[in-house]
This record gives sequence, C-alpha cells and structure tokens, in this order.
Amino acid sequence: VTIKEIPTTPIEGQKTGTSGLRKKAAVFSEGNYLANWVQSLFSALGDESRGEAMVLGGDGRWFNKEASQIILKLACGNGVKKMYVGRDGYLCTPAASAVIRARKAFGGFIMSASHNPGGPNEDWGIKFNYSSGEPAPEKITDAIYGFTQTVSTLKMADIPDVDLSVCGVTKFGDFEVEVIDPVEDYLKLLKEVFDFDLIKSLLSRSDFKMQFDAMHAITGAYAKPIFVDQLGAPPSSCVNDEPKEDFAGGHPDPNLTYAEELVKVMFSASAPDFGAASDGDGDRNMILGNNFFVTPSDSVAIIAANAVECIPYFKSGLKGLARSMPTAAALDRVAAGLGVECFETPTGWKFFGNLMDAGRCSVCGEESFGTGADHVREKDGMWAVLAWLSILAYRNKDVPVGGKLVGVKEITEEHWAKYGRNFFSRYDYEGCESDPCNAMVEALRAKAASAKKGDKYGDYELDYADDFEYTDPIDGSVAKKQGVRFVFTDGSRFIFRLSGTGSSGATVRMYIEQYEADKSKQGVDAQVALAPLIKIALDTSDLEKFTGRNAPTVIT
Ligand code: VG1
Ligand code: CO
Repeated sequence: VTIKEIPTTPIEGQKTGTSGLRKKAAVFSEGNYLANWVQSLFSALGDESRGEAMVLGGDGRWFNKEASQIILKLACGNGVKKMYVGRDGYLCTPAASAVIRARKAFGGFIMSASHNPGGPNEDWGIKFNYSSGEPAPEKITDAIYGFTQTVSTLKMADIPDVDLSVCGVTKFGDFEVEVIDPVEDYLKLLKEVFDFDLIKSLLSRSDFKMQFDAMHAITGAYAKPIFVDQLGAPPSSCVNDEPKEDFAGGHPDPNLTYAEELVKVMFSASAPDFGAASDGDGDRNMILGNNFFVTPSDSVAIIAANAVECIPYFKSGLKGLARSMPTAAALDRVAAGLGVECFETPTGWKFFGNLMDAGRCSVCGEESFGTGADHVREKDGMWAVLAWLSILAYRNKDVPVGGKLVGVKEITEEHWAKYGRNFFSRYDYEGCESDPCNAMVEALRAKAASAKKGDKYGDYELDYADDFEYTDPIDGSVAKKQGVRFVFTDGSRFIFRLSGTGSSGATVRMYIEQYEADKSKQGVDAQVALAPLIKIALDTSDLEKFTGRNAPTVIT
C-alpha cells in the first residue's frame, strides 16, 4: 500500500469539549478539517497505535459515510493494522465501547455529535476512546489539540473506498478492514448483564405496554433486534426506529422538550405502562411511567438501589457508585444505605472510567439523562432501559395477568419514602452569546469567592460556595473550574456552568436541588417545590441582565 504525504495547514479551534470535538457539519466536511484532527490524534498517540486494531462507528448522521473513508485511509497511513467498522458505519456509543473491549482493540473512533441535531446544516462530531472503551482523558485530548496547531502532513493510504454495507473482511496489503454487525457484540454483553428471560416475561404480557422512541437516531438499529426479536415485545412498541441521516429534522435529545412525541403519549389517558427514549448516539435515556417522569438523578439512584436484587451482573454486590457534581445527591443516599463509596466527578463520562478500571464503581450517572455501569465505559441508554425493565419485571413476576401491576410511579414513590426525595431541576439557556455568558460565570466566581458561611439567601443559609475542582483519586489529575456552586446548610444547592458540547455560541446550564425527607411534601411538582431557590439563583447570577433571557429554552 502506498502512503501519500499530503501537505496541510493547521486550522484554528480544534479543541475537544466535554465529549469530543463538535462543530457544524459544514465545517467538518470542508477541506482537511476532519483529516487534520485525525492526523493530530495519530501524532499524539505516537507509536502506541502502530500495528494495533481499532474500532470505528457512529450514530449514522450526515457525513459519517464520507468521514469513515477518510478515517480508514488515515488509520492505514499511520500504521494501524486492522479496523473494525460497524456495518453502514453504525455503532451506538455504548456498543462502540463494548466492541473495543470485546475485540481487545487499542481504541476507537465514534462519529457523533450525540444529542445535537444532524444534517448538512447541523452538527457533526468525533471522539476517541481508549482500550477499556473509555473516552480519552484530558491529557490526550490536550495533546491532540497541540498537534492540530502544527500539523503539516497527512499520511493517507492510497486505497479505494471500502464498501461498508456488507459484513466481511477486506485486505489491503497488511492492513485489514472488517465490517461487523453493529448489534452482535453489544447484545452478547447485554445478555450477560441482564436476565433476558425475566424481562421477556414482562414484555410478552398482554397487560403490559411499553413505547420506545429511537428519535430517528442510532438506537433504531438496536430497538427491534433487542426489544422485539429477543425480548418478545410487539413491533408497535418501537417508534421512530429507522435511523436517518438528519434524524428526520428532529433534535434527538431525550428530554421533556425534545422528546415531545413520546411525552404526549405517556401523559395521555391511554398511556402505556413504560416509556423510554434515547439520544442521537444511544448513550442517553429518558424513563417515563404512565403519566409520570423519572428525573435522571432519581433513575440512577433507583437502579442502584435495586441492582443487586434484579440484575444478575450485580448479584455479588456493588463496588461503589458515582455521579457528576450537578447531579442530585439521591445516589449518595443509596450508597450510604448500601455502605459503599460514592464519588462526585466533573460533568462528562470520562471521569468515571478510572474509578471503574480501579474496581471502585459499578453504577454511575449524570443528571443529563446519562446512566451506566462498568460493563462498558460509556453511558448506556439501552442498558438503562433494560435495567428499569428488569426492576419492573422482578417486581411484577408474581402478579397474575390482569392483576394490579407495580408501575414506574409506585417504584419511584417507594424510593422517595425510604430515602427522601431530592427535588431537582435544570434550566438550559441555549444559543446565547458567548461573551456575556463568560462574564456572568466570572462574576459568579467572584461572588462565590467572597461569600461566607452563614450568609443568608432568602430562607437559606450558605454552607459554602466555590468553583468545583476534582482530583482524580486514581491518577491524581486535577480538573478545575467545573461549575460554580452555592451549597446551603440543608444540602440545597444551585450551580451554574457553561455547556462544553455546543458547536457555536454558549449554553448556560443552571442546576437546582433541594432535599425533602417529609413524605407528605414529596408529591409536590418539582417546579413548585424549587421555586424559591430558582428565584434566588436567578437573582444571584443576574442571568437576565447578562443574557437578555427571561426564560430557559429547556426545563428538565
Ligand atoms: C452535556 C451534559 C453532560 C454529558 C455531555 C455529553 O455536557 O451536561 O452531562 O456528559 O453532554 O453527553 P455539557 O458540557 O453540554 O453540559 V452526550 O450524550 O453528548 O455524549
Ligand atoms: Co449522547
């Protein structure tokens, strides 16, 4: 195979955010934008990836097909020996993590901008994951960024495009491309984690109905093979389950705003018993019951509390739990109950991997609809859905058909009654101008620095305020400026941070949490319970003055 040395010049701004590099698809597909970044990755890896196998897949969005061919040529040109590629370039993010682990690959590429819309006028993204299937740590993403500033030559193999539509092996000299079924390795793993017969006993009941919404994105390729073919659900229980390059013009983010279609069905008189949706790349999930929404912070806590009993993979116990800092502390209460460690990490999945590799974390989650476990090193939407179905199946296994089923709402309320309820809400202000948002966070930082214990904020008394900083307990690396938080003496908090996954402008995220132990007060709507604290957070931040916004674009 001939390797061509193609001259190139650095392109500004190729810095990785919370989860990979994300830009407008038009930017990525222009000139050497993608090739520069991929070449810089190989330069950062040095000889590490030479002679190794790597994995490639993505969420099926526009430009993935062309991008796959560019990446294959660069991989070959930089000495990679073998590439495993999901058929049609498909691999949902957790499946990519599973394939890296199952095939003992050196690492892999995930072509996705996750929950961001797709298409020629929307977003594209790419992420590199290491050999245990985990998103690359900041050390390596910083090194890649360094190389993007000096890259001058692309090492591209002179090979033809590979047909990715059929499984099989194609060889080019010593280099090999194997197109694999995108479901197989992942399904095999899920079968090891869960009791499929137990779940099947629920999904095949005539008195249980579920609706899974793939939002026209990648889990469409997984929904039918798993829920219908393996678990006996009727085909009508999967909707929007054909992956589209532009996600049918939708915004594949499973929350109460963007998963509108599912939310309508689940909050209607004829609602199914269980509803779920996942995002563009299949790592997020939203869980709904009949006329009921489970916040992601509660969801991970409920899964953790029931895992040992209901999920075979955890039968010998949980090693520890972890959540990102803005995630409500419901999980901490479960950890305390189980007598295991609970870690508080910065936002983004990359911080959980070290804890899992060290055998100190079994289940973890984020408030942003991310839930997962140590069977892979990514959050896993399908896994979360199967975990909930396992809990429901277990709780209802002795209920005769036509009897009163224990539902998502009952399970959640029982959980609150036992552990207390952590009211939680997140406000997103999307598409703001960057400069005023940065100024607002700077001002909040200054306020936090000068705030004192005992300061009064309405009825709340300050315990401490800071900009969250995390020291990784395994490798000692430090992540600074991860969110400005004001924490009160009763554990209530508000937090502000700027999104690191957007492709332009700024998104402000405001997180509000308040604990309620009194059972009689737990049934209140979260917006009502949190209203006083929300007002205090908005006043303290001067958000309206800085951003000009008097309402968020998304409320969770
Ligand atoms: C958001 C979420 C974060 C999540 C990240 C990637 O980041 O808040 O919890 O890990 O997206 O999710 P940010 O920086 O925009 O707040 V995904 O589904 O894009 O891989
Ligand atoms: Co995602």
